[in-house]
Amino acid sequence: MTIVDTKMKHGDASDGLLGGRLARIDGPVKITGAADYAMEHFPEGMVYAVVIDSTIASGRVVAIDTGSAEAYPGVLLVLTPDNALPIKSATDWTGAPPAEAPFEPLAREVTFAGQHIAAVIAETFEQATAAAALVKVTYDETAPISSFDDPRSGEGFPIDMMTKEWGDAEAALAIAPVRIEQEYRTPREYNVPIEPHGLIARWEGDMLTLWEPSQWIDGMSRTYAEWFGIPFEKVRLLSPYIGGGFGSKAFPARYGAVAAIAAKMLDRPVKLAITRPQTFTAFGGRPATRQTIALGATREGKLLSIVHRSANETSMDDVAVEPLGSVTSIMYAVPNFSSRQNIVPVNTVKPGALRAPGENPSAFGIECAIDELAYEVGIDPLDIRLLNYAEEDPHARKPWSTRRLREAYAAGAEAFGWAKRSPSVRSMREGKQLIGYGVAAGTYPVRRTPGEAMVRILSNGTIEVASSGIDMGQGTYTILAQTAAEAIGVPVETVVVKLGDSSLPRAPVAGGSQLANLMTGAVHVAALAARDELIGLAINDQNSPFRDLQANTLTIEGGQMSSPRDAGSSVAIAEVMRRTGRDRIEALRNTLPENLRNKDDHFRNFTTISTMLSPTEGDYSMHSWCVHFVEVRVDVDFGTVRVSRMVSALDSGRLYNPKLAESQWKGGIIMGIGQALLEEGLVDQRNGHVMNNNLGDYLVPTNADIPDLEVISVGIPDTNASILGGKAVGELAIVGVAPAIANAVYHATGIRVRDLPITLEKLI
Ligand code: MCN
Ligand code: MOS
Repeated sequence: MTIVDTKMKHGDASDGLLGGRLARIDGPVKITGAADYAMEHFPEGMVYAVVIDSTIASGRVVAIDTGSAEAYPGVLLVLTPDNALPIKSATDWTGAPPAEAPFEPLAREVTFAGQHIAAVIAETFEQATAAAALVKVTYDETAPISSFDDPRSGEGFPIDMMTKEWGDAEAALAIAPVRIEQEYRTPREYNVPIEPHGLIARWEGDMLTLWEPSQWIDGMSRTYAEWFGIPFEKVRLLSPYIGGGFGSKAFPARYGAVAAIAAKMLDRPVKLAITRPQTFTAFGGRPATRQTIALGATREGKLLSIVHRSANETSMDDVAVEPLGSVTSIMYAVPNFSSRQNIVPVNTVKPGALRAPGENPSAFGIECAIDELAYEVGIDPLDIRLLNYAEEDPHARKPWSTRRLREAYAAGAEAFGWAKRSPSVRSMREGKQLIGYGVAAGTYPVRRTPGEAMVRILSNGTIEVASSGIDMGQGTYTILAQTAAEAIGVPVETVVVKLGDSSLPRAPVAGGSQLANLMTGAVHVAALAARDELIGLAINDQNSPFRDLQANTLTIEGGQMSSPRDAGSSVAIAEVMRRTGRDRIEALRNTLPENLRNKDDHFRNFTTISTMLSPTEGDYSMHSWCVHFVEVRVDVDFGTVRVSRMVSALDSGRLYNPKLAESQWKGGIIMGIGQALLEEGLVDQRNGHVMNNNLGDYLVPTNADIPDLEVISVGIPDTNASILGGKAVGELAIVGVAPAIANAVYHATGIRVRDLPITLEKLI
C-alpha cells in the first residue's frame, strides 16, 4: 500500500483548500524515484513471460513447433492455445453477460497482425526472449483487409444507437439556399503513454495479486475474478502510480490473462512486459474515421440542416464505436438534423479509447465544416458560431446546466486578438511565412457514476482518505487531500491519501473525465460525516475538553476545534481524540442514488459502466465547453506548419485545483497539436502491419513543437453537474484543437486539409 504524504512545502495555506493551486502532492515521490510503479516489483521466485505475436493479419495458426524453445536453458513453459489452463469469459465493461464459451487469450484464428498466439515463460527475461525466437509458427494465410479504404471492406454495418435525427434533414438540405458538403478523415491514432503496459501476476492459493497499471481498479479486478471463477475479494490489484494511460489502461488485455494463467500453471509470480512496438497491437487506439458533413444554410449563414454520415474502423470480430455524431448533434442550433454511423470491420486489433473518444474526431468534422460555411457565406468564423449558438441542447431538448461558451468565445477572442485577423485567405504574411488565424470549439460531457470513499480521523490528528480511484497524472491525490482538508477544517499537510488498491473502497473508472467530480463528491460526503462524528464526540463524551465548557456548537479550523462561545479556547483534534480515548473515527460513504444506497452489494462487487448516468439524464444537459484560437505560420517554400500562438478559453465549471486543471487542459491541447500535425498510424496495406510502431516513427509533439499556451477558465460552479460544482476537465481541451489548426492553415494558405494529420506534402 502506498501512502502519499502531504508534508511538503507549498504556497500559502489557502492553496491547500479546494480551489487552491496546491502543487501535486505525489510530485516529490515521483521525481525522487520513490513511487513504486507496477513493473518495479520483484516478488520472490518471479519468472518472465514473453508473448509471441502473429506475423500475419488474417488466417489461422496451423501448427506451433515449441520443441527448440522448450529445450532452451531456463525455459519453464511454452504456452499455446492447446496447453493453456482454460478460463471463463467475463462480463464486458457495459455489464453485458459473459459468453458461455471459455476465453482463449491466445488465438488460433488470426484477425490482425500482432495478435498474441503463444508465450514463453523462463527464469530470466533474456532466456524467454531468446527462446521465443525459436518458436516456429506455421500459418494458413488469407489476404487481409487493412483499412476501410479497401473496396472489399464495403460500407460496414450501421450502429442504430448512434442515429440521431430531428426535422427532415434531407428535404431541408435540398432546398437550402447555401449547401456545402465535404468528407473529413482522421487516421488510426495510438495511445503512447510514457509507461508501456504489462503486469506481474502472483497466486497464493486461490488469491491472485496483480501489479498492473490501471485506470479502473474495480473493473479490472472483476474481470480477473470472473476469468478465474474466484470472488472479487480474492483479487488484489495494485496500481498506486501510473505513467499515463489516456484510455488504454481501463480494461485488462489478453496478455494480462496470459500472465495470470502462466503464474497459476507454474505456481510462480510472472512478469509480462509489453514492448513499445507491442503497444500498437496489444490493445486499441483510436480507429480511423471518416465523416461526410452536408450543411444547408441561409445566405446569411444561419444553419437550416445538417446531414452527417460517418464510419469508423472496427476489428473483424468485435464492435468498436467511436461516436462521431457526439459534437455534431449538440454544438449548433439547427432545425433539421440527421446523423448516422457505420462501423467497418478490418484486420486490426479492436480499437479502444483514446482521449475524448468520439468528441475528438466528431469536432474535427463539424468545426471544419462550419468554418467552410463561414467562408462560403462571407462572414467571420467566430460570428457564424455566435449566429448559430445553441441556447439549449438541440438534441435532448433540455436546458444546459451551464454553458459558458459565449463567455469563452469573448474571453478567448479578446486575449488572442482575434479582431486583428484580416478576413481573406493568404492575406497575412511575414517574410516567407504565411500567417493564419483559426478558431474551433469543443465540448465533453459530464458523466456520473457512483463512487465510495473512506475518511478516517486518526488519534494523532492525521486525516486518511482511501479509495480505489487512481491517479495517472491528473491530480487525484491532490484534489482529494484538498477536499478532505476543506470539509474537516484541517491543514492539507495533515491529510494522507491512499489510492490505487482494490482492497480500498470502490471507485468508478478514471475514464470519461468523471473521476474528479465523483470522488471529490464521495470524499466530501465522507469527510463531513467523520467531522460530524468528531464534533458529536467532543460535545458528548465525558472526557471531552468541551464537555466542561458545555458547548453545543463547535467549529474546526486549521486542525483546531473551538467553541464560538469561548473564543479563547481551542483544542487540537489529536487532543480531543486523546482525551476521549478514541483511536480513530471512520466514515465510509458512497454517492449511490437513494434507492440503491442500502443494497449496494451489486454495485460494490460488480462495477460496470451500467451505473453511469447519461449527461442528459435529469432536467439538464450537462457538458464542459471550450474554444481554441490558433495562429499558425506556414513556410511558403516547404509547407511546414508551426503553431505559433494559441489561446483557449474553457468552461469546466468550478475548478478544484486551477493549477492542475490548467495543466490537464494544456496536456490535452498538446495532444491536439500532435493529432493535427504529426500523429498517424501507418498500416501496410499489403500485410496489415503497423509500420510506425515505435516512438521514432509514430510522431508525438516535443517541447519545440509547442508554443506558449494560454488557458482561461470561464466556468462557474455547476451543482447540477456534480456535488461540488465541477465539470469534466481531463479530455475537454483536446477537443477542437485539430480543427482550429486546420482552419488556421486554410486561412494562411487557402488550402483546406480535410484529412489529418496536416503534413507538408498536403500543402505544397
Ligand atoms: N480537475 C479540477 N476541477 C474539476 C475537474 C478536474 O481541477 N472540476 C482537475 C483535477 O486535477 C483532476 C483532473 O483535473 O484530477 C482530471 O479530472 P477529470 O476531468 O475528472 O478526469 P479523470 O480524473 O477522470 O481522469 C481521466 C481523464 C481521461 S478520461 C484521460 S483519457 C486522461 C486525462 O484524464 N488521461 C491522462 N488526463 C490525463 N492526464 C495524464 N497526466 N495522463 C493521462 O493518461
Ligand atoms: Mo479517457 S480516453 O476516457 O480514459
